[in-house]
Amino acid sequence: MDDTLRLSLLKQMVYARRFEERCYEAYVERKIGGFLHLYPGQEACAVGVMTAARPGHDYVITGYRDHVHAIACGSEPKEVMAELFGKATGSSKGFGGSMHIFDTDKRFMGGYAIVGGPFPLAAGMAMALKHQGRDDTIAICFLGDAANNQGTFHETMNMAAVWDLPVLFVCENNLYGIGTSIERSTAVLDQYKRVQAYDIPSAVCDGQDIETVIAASQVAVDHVRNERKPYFLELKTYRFRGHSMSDGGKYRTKEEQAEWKKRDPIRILRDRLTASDALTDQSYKTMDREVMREIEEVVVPFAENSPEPDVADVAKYVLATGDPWVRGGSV
Ligand SMILES: Cc1ncc(C[n+]2csc(CCOP(=O)(O)OP(=O)(O)O)c2C)c(N)n1
Ligand SMILES: [Mg+2]
Repeated sequence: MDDTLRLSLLKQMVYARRFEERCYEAYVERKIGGFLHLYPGQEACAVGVMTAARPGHDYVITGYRDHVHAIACGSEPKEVMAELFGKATGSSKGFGGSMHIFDTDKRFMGGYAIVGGPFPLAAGMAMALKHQGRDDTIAICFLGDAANNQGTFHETMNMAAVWDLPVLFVCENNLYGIGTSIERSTAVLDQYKRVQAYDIPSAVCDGQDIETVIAASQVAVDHVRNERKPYFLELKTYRFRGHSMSDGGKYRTKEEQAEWKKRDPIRILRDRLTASDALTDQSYKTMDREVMREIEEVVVPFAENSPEPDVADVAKYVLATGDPWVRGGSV
């Protein structure tokens, strides 16, 4: 990988980190309401996979920890921030909030609050691609480790294998589902092994080193795109903050957190660039300052100064099909 690409990846991860940190502040200032799940520590996962995939072309779906995935698909950060602020200019017109970022133009098919819910939806997207003969396009489903204990995981893996669906499942294994460690909840700790039961090829890699993530993702993406079959990629990672803003953080030891902080994806890439003389402390600071300036001068003011959604539109984007009582007729 050349240093120009490495520098660009570093900047994308710094942007993701600063964006999320600013969300934290805005939540404390009560500018953002509802639930808020932040991504620091896991940046190499979304940025790395989407570097190997085709952002804006491949269909992507994920859970509630979704801001950085949307941005990695090409969503405008200011529209993501406006959504978090509940404003009409937000990516879901202010009606979705943090867990429901959605951007069809960029083929980002949403954040979802229901753990495991996106598995069958991703399979459905892949099924549509198959039926439409769109053989250059794939579906990508990012979810956490705990989601794999939902029934939807097993049902979806089975059907994805039976029907040869072009879908890549990316498991961001951060070792916890809220405050429950994977050891307490899950019989098989290596998530990539679980899909062997369905004859789905899989791999695991270090989710903190973005170059490793990109290499593993390229194999995964190429397999799904060319073979038109599912693939499962496990990324071993860690979230540096609590599960959500209401997390007391009592379930992880300081030692464990300190160990993982040494494996900060930004630090790993930054050190590599410094070692190859492509970055100095000064040029890193300049990059960081540029990122912060854009967030403070463009992203946050856009969200702050945008109008609230019109209450009259509250049901405008709700799709209610098939319910005869709602629609006053039969289906
Ligand atoms: C069906 C369902 N059950 C329970 C919850 C509550 N819940 C929200 S997040 C979460 C943990 C999910 O952990 P994981 O899949 O590992 O993702 P992470 O938060 O670690 O990114 C749970 C149990 C939910 N939202 N939906
Ligand atoms: Mg998890």
